[in-house]
Amino acid sequence: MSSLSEALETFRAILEEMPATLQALTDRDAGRQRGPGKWSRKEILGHLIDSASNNHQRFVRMQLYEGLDLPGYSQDEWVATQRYQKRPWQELIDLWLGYNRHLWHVMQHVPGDALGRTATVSGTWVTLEFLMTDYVVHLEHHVRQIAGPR
Ligand code: NI
Repeated sequence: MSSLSEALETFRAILEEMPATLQALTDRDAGRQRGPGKWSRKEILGHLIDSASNNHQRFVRMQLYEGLDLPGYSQDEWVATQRYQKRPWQELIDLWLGYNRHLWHVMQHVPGDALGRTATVSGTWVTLEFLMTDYVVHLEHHVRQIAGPR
């Protein structure tokens, strides 16, 4: 995936296809442990909600200000702290889908001259265009895990 336009096309396809994939899993399937030290599908979707919420902040803040110093998030601690494993699968689907439909909308409306805005995230300089493209690369990686063999 090399460009933002390709990333947006991938994002659109994920939003179209994922609801059926997610709905096909029962609550029990989604909560099943996938191996030692691995997240269940509920926890993977929870991690994607954390990715959406953290990146939402970045996508909006970077349009408003140049040169911000933005925090990262420690993914395992976020997943464990929020007890995603205890939430009903359907509620996680609804939250993930609603959040990502909004992020899709936000990404569609970023003006071209804001794409080069820079900030540090966990101390590393990045552009808004890189972060939005990388968001979809990361999303696609985990979507494959969720859709993969049970
Ligand atoms: Ni991840």
